[in-house]
Amino acid sequence: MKAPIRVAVTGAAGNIGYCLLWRIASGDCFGHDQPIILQLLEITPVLERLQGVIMELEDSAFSLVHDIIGTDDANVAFNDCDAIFLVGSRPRSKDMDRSDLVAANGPIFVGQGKAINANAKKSVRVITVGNPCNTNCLIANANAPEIPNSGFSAMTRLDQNRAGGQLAKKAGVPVATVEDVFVWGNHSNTMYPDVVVGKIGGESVSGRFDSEWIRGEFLTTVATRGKAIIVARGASSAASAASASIDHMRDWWQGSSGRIVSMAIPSEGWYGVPKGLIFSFPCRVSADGVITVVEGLPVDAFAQAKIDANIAELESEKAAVSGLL
Ligand code: NAX
Repeated sequence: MKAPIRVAVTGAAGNIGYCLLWRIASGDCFGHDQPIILQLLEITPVLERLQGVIMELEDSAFSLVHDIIGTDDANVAFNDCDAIFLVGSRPRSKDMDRSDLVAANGPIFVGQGKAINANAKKSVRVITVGNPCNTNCLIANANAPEIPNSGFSAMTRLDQNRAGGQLAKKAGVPVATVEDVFVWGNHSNTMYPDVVVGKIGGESVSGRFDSEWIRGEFLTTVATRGKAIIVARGASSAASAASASIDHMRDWWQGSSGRIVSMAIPSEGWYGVPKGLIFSFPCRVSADGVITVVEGLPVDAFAQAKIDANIAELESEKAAVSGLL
């Protein structure tokens, strides 16, 4: 049997945490032969609720779970960690705009970045889900100088999955037949779902649907899907966000099997994106977890304008948190 790995989840008693922990514990993320130790972080006032979640995890009797630690101390939660899901943060309420969210959540990721730096394995893989996730990831990355940049990422997989879902629905086929559709940029409604190399059942997406629909209704539906969920459900996406974060970390851990997947990672200057910005690119992941940006894809004027808008938005979020970097 493999040695257990240590997996931390922050905001573990929240809505996403409640869906995510069961998928991790069942083996959906790290493999059905990989034992795990769960290290769960919450803020002090929520520790009792976290205890309830831990009791339910115990009652689920997962054979892969070797231990569960619940704590309000990030140093304990990130101790010797192999993988970290940074989910905990303050969700956006109706009266908050994006800059309020950046200001409210930025400081959390300074402390957590430092705690990752001091306690996690140097090989740790971090996914940032808590919003604004690209900029929160930037802050955590900047505050963890001893962890390689390649260990940090933010989640745009939910946007990719939303795009795949819309294409499948329009074509009347199962979503599994949609491949290589990916997202550029920021996890915000500025993000750009690109179908340039996307296929449905092996046929190119752009050959199947006209560009008016792809650039119009499709783009708008994907970009505003988070808001539509809040309106319909009265709460923000939770199960779909947890599922997307499993997809992201599973592909990072086990490889993307040649498929193109969206991951927001520290730019090395690919496609003209300034170095260091946490930007979603088309990526492939090898079976041993090395992320490679797929370079040389065609970028037309429409796509370039969208990429530029994402760079501008992320540069402005970065400027707003410059004191935390
Ligand atoms: P909840 O409010 O249900 O849960 C958040 C949990 O985080 C709470 O239990 C809270 O006590 C905890 N928390 C707050 N500050 C913390 C800290 N400093 N350390 C540890 N825990 C802390 O929100 P939930 O619906 O679970 O959403 C979590 C985050 O995911 C939010 O920021 C949300 O905006 C973001 N999302 C990101 C998505 C993405 O695609 N990247 C999509 C879904 C979601 O909107």
